[in-house]
Amino acid sequence: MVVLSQPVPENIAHIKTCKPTSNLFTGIPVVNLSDPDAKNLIVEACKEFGFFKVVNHGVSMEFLSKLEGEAIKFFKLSQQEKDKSGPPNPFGYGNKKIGANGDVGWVEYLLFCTNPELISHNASAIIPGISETLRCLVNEYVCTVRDMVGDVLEMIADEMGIGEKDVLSRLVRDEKSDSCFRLNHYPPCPELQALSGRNLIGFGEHTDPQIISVVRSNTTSGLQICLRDGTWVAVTPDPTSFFFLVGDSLQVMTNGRFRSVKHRVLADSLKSRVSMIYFGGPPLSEKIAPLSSVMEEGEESLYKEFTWCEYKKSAYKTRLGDNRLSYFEKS
Ligand code: GA4
Repeated sequence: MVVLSQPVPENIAHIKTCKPTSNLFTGIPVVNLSDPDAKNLIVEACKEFGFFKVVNHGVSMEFLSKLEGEAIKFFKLSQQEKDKSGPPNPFGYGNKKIGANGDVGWVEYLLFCTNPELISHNASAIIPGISETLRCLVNEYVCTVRDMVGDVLEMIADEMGIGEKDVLSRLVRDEKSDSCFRLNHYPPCPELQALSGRNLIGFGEHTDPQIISVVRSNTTSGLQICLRDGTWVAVTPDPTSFFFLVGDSLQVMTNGRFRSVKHRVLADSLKSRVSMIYFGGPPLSEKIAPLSSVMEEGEESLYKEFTWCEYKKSAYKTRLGDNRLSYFEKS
């Protein structure tokens, strides 16, 4: 008997798919921030994977659930209501379209500008149609996670023997630090079954342009990272933990010692995934170059000189999956 494959449903026809992978990432470095070994573990993880999981961070589950609950409340509004908070240019509500250059995914999201000087004036996270409660929770969350990122960057500087302990952390703690925050909602996609075993892309493969990003999600899986050998592996979700990802800027500042990790999110057919991500970037005028203290004698920079503003401008002209750093690599 000939089995005819079903036609791909129209609502997902324009979204990319990928081959399923059964590889579960069992080697994820788990860092307990109060462990004396933490610094070493973090640096090794940044070199090998550009990725690690932080536990025992002191952020209460109650607070995390509150923010997640407010996010769900927003995503449950009618499409017409949610559209009043968009389009994301670049901040606001977005549905399926990612960035401005034709990328799409099975995702809807809220993208907030969370620069510290805006947060301190309570002006951050102002998106039309967003509840006061959500705005305040986002501000509080970003301040908390930013502090944790600052501590982690100080541990990295210490472990790498960088004299000035705050050389990295000051970039995210600075009043002018250019950071953003996104709430992603990956709705369940029952039509996925029609894809004859292929997976639907929620958020396509990419690296983050900033210094470091922190992901926290509910219990629905979907996040995958790409290992050095090009294999994609699935990360087991853990709503009680934070997942740290090295961004392009930190790869440059360590002259390639750290890897900015390629990652993506797949859609689930039955469960919705809600994630929150803080992206810690430097001030716009900051020069992004290898730190002299990490370079060995005679070592040359792998990259041309650029500021975060130049990198960001260039990045926003690219497609999601492009290798954005390649334009800044020395030939
Ligand atoms: C990837 C990391 C962050 O989510 C983000 C994304 C941004 C966007 O969604 O507007 C970009 C993407 C991200 C990199 C390339 C450009 C810009 C979409 C896109 C195609 C907010 C960021 O800073 O860069």
